[in-house]
Amino acid sequence: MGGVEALRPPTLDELRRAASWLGGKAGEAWRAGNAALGRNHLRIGITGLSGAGKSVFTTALVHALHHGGAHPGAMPLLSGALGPRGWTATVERLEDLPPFPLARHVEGLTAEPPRWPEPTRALCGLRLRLARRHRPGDEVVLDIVDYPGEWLLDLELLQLDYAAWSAAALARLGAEGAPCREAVDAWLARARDAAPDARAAPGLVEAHGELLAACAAAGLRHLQPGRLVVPQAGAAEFAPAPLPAGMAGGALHAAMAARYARYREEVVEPFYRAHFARLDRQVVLFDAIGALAAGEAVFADAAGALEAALASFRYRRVPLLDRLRTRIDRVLVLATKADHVTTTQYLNLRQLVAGRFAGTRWAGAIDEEMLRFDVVAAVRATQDGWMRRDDAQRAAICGKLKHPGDVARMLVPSDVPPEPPAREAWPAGGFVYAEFAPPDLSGHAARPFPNVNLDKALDLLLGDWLR
Ligand SMILES: Nc1nc2c(ncn2[C@@H]2O[C@H](COP(=O)(O)OP(=O)(O)OP(=O)(O)O)[C@@H](O)[C@H]2O)c(=O)[nH]1
Ligand SMILES: [Mg+2]
Repeated sequence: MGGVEALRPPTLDELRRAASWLGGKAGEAWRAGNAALGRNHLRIGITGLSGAGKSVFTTALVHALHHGGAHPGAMPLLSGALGPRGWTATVERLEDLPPFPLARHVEGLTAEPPRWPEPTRALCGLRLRLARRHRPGDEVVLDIVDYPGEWLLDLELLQLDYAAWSAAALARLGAEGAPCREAVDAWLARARDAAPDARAAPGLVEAHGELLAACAAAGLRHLQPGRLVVPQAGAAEFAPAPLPAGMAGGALHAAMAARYARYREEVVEPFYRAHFARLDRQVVLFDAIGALAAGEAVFADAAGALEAALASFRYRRVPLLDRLRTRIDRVLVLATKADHVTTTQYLNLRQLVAGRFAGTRWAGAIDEEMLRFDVVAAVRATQDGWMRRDDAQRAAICGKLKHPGDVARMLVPSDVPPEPPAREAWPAGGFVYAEFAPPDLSGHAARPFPNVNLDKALDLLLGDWLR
């Protein structure tokens, strides 16, 4: 593989590092060089499992780039890049994708009362054209693609044969403490009764889709096939369902294995070729707080899903995936909704997510330069405060609850553990976090939303291009 590696084109990060000897003018020269090569163009993927915060993050990020120039205080780390000598942004349509509904989301968030975006289930995107003020021709084009993390998880299927995938998928669904175990047993019993008739496959797959929906509603996230969880037109027709090893050799098992092969070839691979393989950078959003609140089994499952998603970026070490080689040179993993905890907990939250990944068998396979972790609240819905509790002053947060709507509360959320607690250390009452309604953003139609670390996230993602 070494020879092939040597021939691959340099990544954007490598080009940037190579240009650093140009000194103070490096950024400009680097961009000019890239533009001459037609490389002033970056495609950025924003993904995360359902509810991770993709729509809110994408909206807030684009809105901040769009309006940050007039309000440099709102994005302090990037006040130079967005200020009078910095960039202006224009939003355009992306030709090859349905449009990201930016205007609708901004309208909802800035309405009175404000609304979070409605759940989205499809691939969409937009183009941001950044032009340097007073420097005609110095331009960067950002294509931003928002896609379901559930589809990213399907990349795992390309590394496993049907039997190995079935065993892993069924082990997760039936893991100790996992919700829906009875439903899983019922589904397996139905599959065993149906054997050996291959004609039972479509009905079983449909029932498996219903089972996955119940598991998703109970909080599980590492669910496959991803297109049964977040549908893609035409994919359910040959999606597979996992079967136990004991059924191998029968006609039903063979029919499912054939569906599995077709699903990989006709759904998973084309998606990666058409979208994933064209990404230069990737943001992975992870609702670690929501997963902690849902309990030990759900947290373990969600963290496993994140690990599987990140494993798709270590493409250089996976010969099987080599034909799907991507050019992603930077992956930014963000724990979202940081405003659900007090500022005192941000360090722990970052460590929880970064540490969970550092402990995996993939960790050594990803270049440190490539992978970055942080915490973010794209829209800050709470304020910091103090509360007296158990005869002590405790850091607290204040905001309007999401359920029941419109009730303002001051509360002390659970401390965030710096690493996943061992089973016996998991708190008896669990981790308790509230969800919040958006704050009043009626004055923010043309100014960045209040946030936590959005400027830092943008800097980690694009600082080399923007400075
Ligand atoms: N307080 C707070 N809540 C947030 C933030 N971002 C997301 N949320 C909450 O998370 C929910 C889901 O956010 P979305 O941005 O819709 O998540 P998504 O990943 O696009 O979800 P799907 O479209 O369903 O896949 C929102 O309705 C909010 O309740 C944030 O920055 N702060
Ligand atoms: Mg969405």
